Amino acid sequence: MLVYVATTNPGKLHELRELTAGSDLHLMVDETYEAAPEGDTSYADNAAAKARSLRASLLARGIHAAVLADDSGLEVAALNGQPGVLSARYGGEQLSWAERRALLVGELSTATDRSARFVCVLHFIDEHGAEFVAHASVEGSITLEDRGEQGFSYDPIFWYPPLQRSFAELRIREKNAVSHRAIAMSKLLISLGDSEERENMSTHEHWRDTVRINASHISSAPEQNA
Ligand code: ITT
Repeated sequence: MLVYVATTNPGKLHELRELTAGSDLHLMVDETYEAAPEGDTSYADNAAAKARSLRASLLARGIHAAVLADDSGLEVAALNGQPGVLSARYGGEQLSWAERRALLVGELSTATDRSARFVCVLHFIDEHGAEFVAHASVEGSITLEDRGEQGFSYDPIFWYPPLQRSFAELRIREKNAVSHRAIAMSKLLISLGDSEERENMSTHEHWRDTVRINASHISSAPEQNA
C-alpha cells in the first residue's frame, strides 16, 4: 500500500521508512507538502491535523492514497513536561539544534531529577478515509552534554538506561527496537493488520453466505424438479 507521509522532518522519515521496511506500507513523500499549523496542547490533535491536511491536499489533486503523520516530543519532568508538544520550536525557531539542546541542558543545571520521556502519536488514514491512531512513550533522562552522532534533534541528550547509551549513540536498528516511534509503529501495524483481517473475515463471511445461498438453491433444485 502506498502511504504519503505528512512530515518535513528527514530524521523522522528515515526512521519511519526503516520501521515499515518489512511491512505492506511503502512510504512516499509529497514534495508539495507544507507543515500544517500545529497547536500547543495535544500531540494527537497535531498528528490528526497533519494527516488530514495532507489527505485533503492529495484528494484535491485526485490522488486517493493512505497518509501517515507523526507528532512527537520530549517531556522533561523537572520542566513540568516541557518542551512537550512545542519540542520542535523550543527556545525559538532561530536556534540551531545544538543551541536548543544546550539551552535545555542548561535549564537542568541544578535539577536533581533529570528524568524525561519521548512521546509519539502516529495518525494513519487509509485510502478509504478510515483513521487509526497509535500512541507510545519511552522513558530516559537528560545527559549533562551531547553524546553520540546518530539520530536527530534531541537524541544526543536523551539517555536510555536499559542500553546505558544516549539515543544518538545507538545504531538506527537499536533505536528502532526501543523508541517511542518504534513502539507506536508496531501498535499501528497491529491495528492495521487486525482491520485487514476483519475485512478479509467479512469478505470470507460474505463469500460463505453466497456459497450457502447457492448451495441451498442447488439443493432445492431437485425438490423443485421432483
Ligand atoms: P513534522 O511536524 O513536519 O513531522 P517536526 O520536526 O515539526 O516535523 P514535531 O512537530 O512532531 O515534528 O516536533 C517534534 C520534535 O520533537 C521534533 O522536531 C524533534 O525535534 C523532537 N523529536 C521527536 N522524536 C524525536 C526523536 O526520536 N529523536 C529526537 N528528537 C525527537
